[in-house]
Amino acid sequence: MSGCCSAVSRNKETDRPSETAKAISRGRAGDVVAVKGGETFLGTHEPVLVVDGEGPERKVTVSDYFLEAETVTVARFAEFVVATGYVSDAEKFGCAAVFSGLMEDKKLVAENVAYTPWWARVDGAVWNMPEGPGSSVENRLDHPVTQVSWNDAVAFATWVGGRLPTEAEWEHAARGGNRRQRYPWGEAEPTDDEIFCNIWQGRFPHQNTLADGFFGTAPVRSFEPTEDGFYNLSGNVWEWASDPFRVRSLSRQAKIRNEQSKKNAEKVLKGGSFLCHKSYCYRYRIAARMGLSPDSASSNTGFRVAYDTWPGEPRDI
Ligand SMILES: [Cu+2]
Repeated sequence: MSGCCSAVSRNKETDRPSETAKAISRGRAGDVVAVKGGETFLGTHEPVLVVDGEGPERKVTVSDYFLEAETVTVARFAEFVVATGYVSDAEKFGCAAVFSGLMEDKKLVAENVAYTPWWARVDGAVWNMPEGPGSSVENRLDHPVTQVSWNDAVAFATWVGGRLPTEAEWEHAARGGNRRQRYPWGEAEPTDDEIFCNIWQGRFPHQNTLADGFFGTAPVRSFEPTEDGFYNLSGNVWEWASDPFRVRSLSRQAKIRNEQSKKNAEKVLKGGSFLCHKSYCYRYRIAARMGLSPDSASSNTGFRVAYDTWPGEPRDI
């Protein structure tokens, strides 16, 4: 498997207590889109990255659900932390993965992650200092929160009365139903002239031409939303889904990947990130996916919240 635009799973034993956010108060839901369920599918018959388990296409049925229009912002995660005193996994570990291109102070690089030298394990990288001590989210309050693990995402979602979407729900929303399209906007491949999402432009990982205007994350409402009103399902940050990461394939490599995932209790991530590029990590397609252990955090990973029932009046969608 070629390297991915994601840091590797932590794969590290810890004695973290199973702690969830205390229900001191209930957070407010974000703007949601009502999604009609029904018979749909996930995956593709034309997988690009077989070992990732993009195929085969599977028929599934989803119930009606509600999904937030955008990923959870830094500002909302800050409210959560203030209200509940929640301590994130990255804070407990004392480190997280940072894309080294985002770091100003290269001395902070504690250790490069094997095989993916553009990732650095950075001491003190947490949701409000995503690139480590000295970095800040002051000017990124409307950007997606990053450096959040699956556990952190579940804790936040629970606090607002929601949950993480399943992979099928995420794909169903991204396809605008059961359309067999490659991207949330249709079939068009993004180019430097036609930009639909926040991915890498130029040659990865050394040159980013910034044609989309962003080197790292972009505000959650950047770019045109889908017809249904979803922002940035592709690109910007990877989004945690609720499902365990499984690879259904008879290829030897895929079986090895599946066993590794089981061992790490990996969870699915969808959508790709600002680091994806067609030449290198072609994972901003709807069917693309990735698995990471539930305590992994990195500077290109966030989430959005789903609900079974209408979580209240929408604000201004
Ligand atoms: Cu990628």
